[in-house]
Amino acid sequence: MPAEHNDGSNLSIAIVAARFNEGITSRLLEGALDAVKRRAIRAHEVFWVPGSFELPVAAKRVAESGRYDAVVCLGAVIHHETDHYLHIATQAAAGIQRAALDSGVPCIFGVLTCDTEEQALARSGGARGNKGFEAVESAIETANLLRSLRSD
Ligand code: INI
Repeated sequence: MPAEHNDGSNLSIAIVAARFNEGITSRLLEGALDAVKRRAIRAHEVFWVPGSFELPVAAKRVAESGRYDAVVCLGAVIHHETDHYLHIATQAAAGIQRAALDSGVPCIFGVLTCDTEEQALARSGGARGNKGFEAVESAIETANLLRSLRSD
């Protein structure tokens, strides 16, 4: 019988978190770990990278290890004076999607892309919820779907 879409009890997930803007990404990680606990994820492991730009290459390697049903990528890209942030956000999004499509393992985009730190705080355990928690829920639902569609 297929698992309930939010049941993590038969899943193993990796979380790859970016250290840049760690004040925010540690809150995303807290949210993610809360979801791991509440959804009874069977096993999880946390990996760190320097910034969101490095999330795709780490996600791809972790996904291709064959050890995880999904990879949750956490980062916070915040607009500063130049358009530097835009390159990082765009490449992180495209690279994480590519890691998922190349590996066949769901790689979830738990990266905040905000104009201000206030917006990021609101979305990492503030008034707008926690993107880290939501990212783990997306990982569970997608991993369970892919498992139910497996032909072997
Ligand atoms: N990395 C982030 O995760 N968020 C940012 O807002 C950010 N900005 O704005 O510079 C950022 N930069 C670092 C980047 O991800 C790489 O670690 C760095 O460029 C080395 O490749």
